[in-house]
Amino acid sequence: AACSSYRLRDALHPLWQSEFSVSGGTRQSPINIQWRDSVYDPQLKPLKIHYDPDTCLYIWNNGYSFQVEFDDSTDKSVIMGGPLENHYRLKQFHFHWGAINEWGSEHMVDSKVFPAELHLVHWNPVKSTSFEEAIMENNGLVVIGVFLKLGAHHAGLQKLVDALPAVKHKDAIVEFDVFDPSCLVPSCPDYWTYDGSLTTPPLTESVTWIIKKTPIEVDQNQLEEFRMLLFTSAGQEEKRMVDNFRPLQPLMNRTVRSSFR
Ligand code: SG7
Ligand code: ZN
Repeated sequence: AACSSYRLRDALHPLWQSEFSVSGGTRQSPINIQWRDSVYDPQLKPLKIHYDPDTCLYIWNNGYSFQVEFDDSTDKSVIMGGPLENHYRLKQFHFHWGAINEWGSEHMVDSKVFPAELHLVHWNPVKSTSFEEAIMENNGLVVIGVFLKLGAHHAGLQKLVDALPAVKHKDAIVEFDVFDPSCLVPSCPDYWTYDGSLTTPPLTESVTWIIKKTPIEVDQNQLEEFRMLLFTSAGQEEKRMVDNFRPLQPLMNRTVRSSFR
């Protein structure tokens, strides 16, 4: 099953057809997390999330995903603890999803794929003076990954979903004030962490990944609203924004650590 779903994803993914000429790295993302191969690390602390809803600025369709951007000029929205040596500032969050519920997430757990995955992207203001600089730094970025599974309606997500028609086309951008994305992070503290990369160009190997064990539940209508977005600009032939995930990358010589037994 693991093998066939991998090939299915590769074959289906239009954005990554030239993928294999790109990298050659040793710590690329996403990966399949094998639960039994992950190593419990009692040193890992609970992850602390402090987001200020007032730092939320706008939502835009960047032609790959929809993304919610934050004011990162101060330490108002930060994470700390977990595997981290210092605090990291929230820059943006975005999602990856499939055309249907059978796939869509970038990471997998024991070869299980979810219909979507949330990425909250943070940068290290101690090492770098800007997000752009942090992209090129070792340990410059931390991305929290949260799986979305089909289930109950998610009230917090609905505020976002209601804004999506306004950013249907590529490059559309609208104000989006006062939103606390911690409502999208499950309360269960358990996570896996590993050293990886961005999953889109420039694919830099600057990311500490923190993947939450517990998914959040969203309903079918909410996923359908994601799938109404377009890769294309106004006036172009419409192409639905779906399957915007990168295929799995080899684990190579890496250990995935878990915060839980
Ligand atoms: C999406 O994923 C965008 C990118 C992001 C990339 O393409 O959200 O953000 C932009 C264009 O500002 O790239 C540097 C960066 O955050 C990769 O992010 S991910 O590895 O978390 N999937
Ligand atoms: Zn992402």
